[in-house]
Amino acid sequence: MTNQNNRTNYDADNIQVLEGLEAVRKRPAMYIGDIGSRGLHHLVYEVVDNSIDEALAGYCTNIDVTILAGNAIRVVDDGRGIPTGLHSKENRSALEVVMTVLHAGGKFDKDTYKVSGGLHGVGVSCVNALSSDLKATVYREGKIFIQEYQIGKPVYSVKEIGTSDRRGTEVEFQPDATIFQVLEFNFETIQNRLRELSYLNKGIRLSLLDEREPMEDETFRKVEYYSEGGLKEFVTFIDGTREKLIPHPVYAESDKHGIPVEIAFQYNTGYAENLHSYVNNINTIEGGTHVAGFRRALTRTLKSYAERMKYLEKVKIEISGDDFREGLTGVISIKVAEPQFEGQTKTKLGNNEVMGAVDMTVGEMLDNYLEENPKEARAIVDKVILAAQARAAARKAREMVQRKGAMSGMGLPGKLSDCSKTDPAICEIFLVEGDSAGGTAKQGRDREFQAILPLRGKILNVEKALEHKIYDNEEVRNMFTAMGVHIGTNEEGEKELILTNLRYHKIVIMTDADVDGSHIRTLILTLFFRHMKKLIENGHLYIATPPLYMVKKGKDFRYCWNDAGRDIAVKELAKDGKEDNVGIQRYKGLGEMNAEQLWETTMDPARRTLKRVALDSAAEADRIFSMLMGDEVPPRREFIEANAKYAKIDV
Ligand code: 0RA
Repeated sequence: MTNQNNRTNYDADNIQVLEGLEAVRKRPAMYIGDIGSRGLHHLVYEVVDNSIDEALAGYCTNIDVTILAGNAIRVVDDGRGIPTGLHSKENRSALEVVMTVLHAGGKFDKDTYKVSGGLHGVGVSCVNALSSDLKATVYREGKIFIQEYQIGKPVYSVKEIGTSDRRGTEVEFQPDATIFQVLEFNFETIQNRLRELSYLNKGIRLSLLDEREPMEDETFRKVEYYSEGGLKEFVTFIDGTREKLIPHPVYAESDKHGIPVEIAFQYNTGYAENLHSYVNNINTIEGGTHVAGFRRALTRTLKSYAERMKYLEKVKIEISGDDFREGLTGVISIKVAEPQFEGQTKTKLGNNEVMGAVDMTVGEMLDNYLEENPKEARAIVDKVILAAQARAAARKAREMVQRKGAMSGMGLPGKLSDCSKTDPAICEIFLVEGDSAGGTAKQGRDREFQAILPLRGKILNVEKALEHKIYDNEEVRNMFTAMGVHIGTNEEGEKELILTNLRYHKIVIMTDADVDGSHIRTLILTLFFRHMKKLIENGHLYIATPPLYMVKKGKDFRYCWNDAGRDIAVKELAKDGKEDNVGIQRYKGLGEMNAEQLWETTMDPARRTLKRVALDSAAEADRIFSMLMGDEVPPRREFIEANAKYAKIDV
């Protein structure tokens, strides 16, 4: 559990001092990404990351997170406790320096380098700057020390307030309401991150308690995560509802190159590649050198094994890298002292030295595995050969789509009612369930910048379909051509979604607010997640939120989006107290609204609410989609029942 970066015994003087916190309050988004829900949750991760570091250094095993009443957060760990002694250069307590000086966490000090750290790696002082109130409590050397802060400024000097045999650090903070647009924490969002962290850092116990509101049985909602097996268990968890091709994940762990590498992968009988990668606990959604090292070793090792065993002699078509990863679910996690993040979202690892470390680890491990497990090895090779055959068929189907597109004039589907403007940055496309709602939307829209594509009937379940079937499907083809995206090949010869001709920067899924509607929405989301993930990652995908009710009295009326809103509207409209004069219309489908109503509630940018589809955790989304769209019914029912109360499926 100790890492090579932790050679020095850390003391108060090691903590370097760089710049002030005003900058953070002035430009919060520069430090935490944004000031919406994502940035708000980032605060929690930042504090937890500090405790994870302490755990990775080998001094902490328990981390407890509590969402407190009023949406404050408390994080408690049982590490050594942040040093409280005098920081000689700064002439104040080290605790105060850590909490009030940007980058003072020790991160910029090479000898005491921090392995973990959020995407922005900003440190706990940032959280302090963005909190109206924060309290740090340190249990250390038999004593208890505290200090409180307001908008990052100490209210008093660090003081000793008693004795205790406990050890550790406790940070409690209230995010600043004048900074954040969203102040409510989402249990599942934090839960998913803690679960992920427990798999990525085996042996640490993490818990989450929600003290905001008791559940029906009067207890507080609580989850606890602990993983003994690390990534092996992570892969099994993600792939839980898929049919396995081999009984257990293939697993490797190494540290011989000075870079801790942990890898697990499983093959299932499906077609998707689900490779999740992490660097210092950060999800590298754009991949990078660690992923490249893995792919290279996987292809090389499997190929040479198959050739050695003469399994490929009768196979006519060429096998490509993609074929080795069909039906593969895997997680790669590495830790590197000075990660270089590149790419559009700064989530692509650039460090070259990592490639060889991962390649060697995977190569050696897989060689052994194949020699020791000939039955499994054969099953994998057979699957690769099938994948190569299917890929040839899929490529034909893809080329067909592109040719068909090219032949029909502009290439746009006949069912598309396009907008008149052509600047993608201001244009929107609504994917609307059903021809009749499509008609209403067409009348209700602003035709200058809003396009409508009606989708007929049930969308293909891409989770269960072979790839070429996907391109055979007319609705799917229409979506690709209307949006102006296609699947091409990148420099590395891999499939990639090409967005250069994207015609709309907002793609809005608009379905009925009933069970069928949410099913169709899930099918469309699955298609995007599996085949157009970049559109989600780049923030182009949205969900429309049509109202559930119209409450009406005489000429006076209100639209309502939930039951609570409906009840309030009824009270307001029944000023005389006679609530049964008041009429309630429950909109079961978009078709029940006329064009004007649809415009003013759901489509008008000035009045509508669009939910942007975001990927908090690709691994969790992967698991949920395979479960929701797969064959097994019980886990799906369980999920729907468990989530019914918490209302929404957040992906
Ligand atoms: C610097 C030095 C030492 C511990 C920590 C920081 C530390 C920071 C956090 C933040 C959350 N939990 C934490 N636990 C520990 C170690 C000093 C020593 O005892 O040698």
